Amino acid sequence: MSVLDEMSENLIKGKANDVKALVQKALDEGQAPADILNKGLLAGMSVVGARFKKNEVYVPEVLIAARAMKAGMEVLKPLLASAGVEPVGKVVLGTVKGDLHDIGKNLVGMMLEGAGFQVIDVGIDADAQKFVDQARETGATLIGASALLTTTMTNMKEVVETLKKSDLAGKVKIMIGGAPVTQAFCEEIGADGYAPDAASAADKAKELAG
Ligand code: B1M
Repeated sequence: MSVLDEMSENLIKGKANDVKALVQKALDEGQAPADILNKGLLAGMSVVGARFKKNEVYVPEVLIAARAMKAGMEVLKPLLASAGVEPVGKVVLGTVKGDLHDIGKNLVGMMLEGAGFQVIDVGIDADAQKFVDQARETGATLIGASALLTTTMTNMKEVVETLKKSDLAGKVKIMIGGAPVTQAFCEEIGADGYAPDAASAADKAKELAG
């Protein structure tokens, strides 16, 4: 088995220390940082995403795999930057105003990072202007808004409207999600995309950012 396949396998199993050591081993062997990212780490994370979507693995397994991904990225990140490897895209991600739930949002963030995105996390209870200001400041092309309460999902509309009134209108897209959110609600408020779970969020982000 190649070192990159071994890396993917260990990432899927959530073995953070092994993944970190294998990233170093691959670098010592002379593998390109971009190959280590795409054929080792991201390849493993996409398997985890696909299994999560099919309910073959659950939240804890995804969190453990994401932790292993993070451990590998600690070694790789400085080298990717110096090799000029750009992220797939930048996403401003947060939980909307009035809402303190962040477990699902964090999971979405991990899957987005696992798919190669740079995530700018604006946290919980984030007002609409904060999403838009962060997108402008960082050059992100996608905003991801999460809500878990029927009383706060309406604040997603404010994010859409604030963006549409701003200089970023037409340049930045909005993806929404969270337990009470539906495709119909997405269409009703004029958001660009909806994803029902974290793995689908990574797929939808690629579609929207592409
Ligand atoms: Co709260 N809570 N909570 N809560 N809480 C719910 C959501 C609730 C359904 C419980 C219930 O009554 N059965 C209910 C909402 C009812 C409703 O509005 N329909 C509820 C309530 C009422 C409340 C309070 C009002 C309770 C009170 O104080 N009276 C209060 C509100 C506080 C506030 O936000 N202002 C409150 C507080 C809390 C805690 C702080 C105690 C805690 C949150 C801790 C934290 O997040 N750090 C909490 C929790 C843990 C829950 C439950 C039990 C679990 C939520 C969770 O983390 N699920 C929840 C009941 C339940 O769901 N069983 C409940 C796991 C997570 C992985 O799933 O977040 O759905 P989820 O994320 C999924 C998808 O939705 C999707 O991907 C994720 C992974 O696949 N997704 C996206 C999420 N965001 C996305 C964004 C995307 C795309 C996909 O694109 C950007």
